Amino acid sequence: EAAADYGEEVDYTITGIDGGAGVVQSTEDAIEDYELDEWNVQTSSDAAMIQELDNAYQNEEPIFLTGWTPHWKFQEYDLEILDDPELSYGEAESIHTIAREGLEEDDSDAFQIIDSFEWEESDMEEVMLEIQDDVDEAEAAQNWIDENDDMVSEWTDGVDENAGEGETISLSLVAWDTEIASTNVLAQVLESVGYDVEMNQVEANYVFASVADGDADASTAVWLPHTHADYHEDYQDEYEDLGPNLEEGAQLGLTVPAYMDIESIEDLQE
Ligand code: PBE
Repeated sequence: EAAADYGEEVDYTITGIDGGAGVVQSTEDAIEDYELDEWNVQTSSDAAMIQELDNAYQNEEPIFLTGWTPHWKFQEYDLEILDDPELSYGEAESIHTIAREGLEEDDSDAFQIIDSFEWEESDMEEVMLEIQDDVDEAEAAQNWIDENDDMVSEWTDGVDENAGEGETISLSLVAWDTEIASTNVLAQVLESVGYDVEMNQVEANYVFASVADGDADASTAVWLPHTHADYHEDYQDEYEDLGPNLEEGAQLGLTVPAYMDIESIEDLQE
């Protein structure tokens, strides 16, 4: 089957997530960059996209996804990220933590933990997979913490076990599986030293706006340099960029099941 036939089979539709996601914006850019005039992105949510993937996969039908790594879908399904010679999806990304201005002065212990939080792709995948296997989010985070004592005790080094004294720390996130995993781990660590943690699931724009306004204390959900470049440019003067919590392994791309006979976004040009 010719790659170009896939267009008709999927109604020239790419199955996307929420409209605020960088990967949806990048997909719209790809449609322009590769002149795929007939194509469009259908927005929904991470969970809904996965449901559509599962349906297509069971029947070996073609499907195009707004994909990214790390994500457990690459463990559960045999998927490929298509080549992107125009770099519509950018290159390698890092995931950064941001904190509101003044957090360091107001609460140096919470700040230390939030600033120190950093892990690797395989760690994030482990937590995501467990959540996907129906383990409660907080429990999956705690299981990872229990197995990674050494790493976690570096983040809390010198912090008293009751440091939080019941103070509330609020973390903003979008309901993307990657960010559900990282936010829950950070929340469990903060709670282990006496903080109350509020996790607020919001729209992408508000992750940035809430930390910029000081409505939230921090977020672990900032993908740079490409994915969230626009949001970051708008708000970066109003929050602190604490650098990567995941340095390597993050990448966006147009994603398909490996049973499809296609390698590059260019193959969609008719
Ligand atoms: N994601 C997950 C987000 C960043 C984290 C890749 C879906 C996005 O595209 O904005």
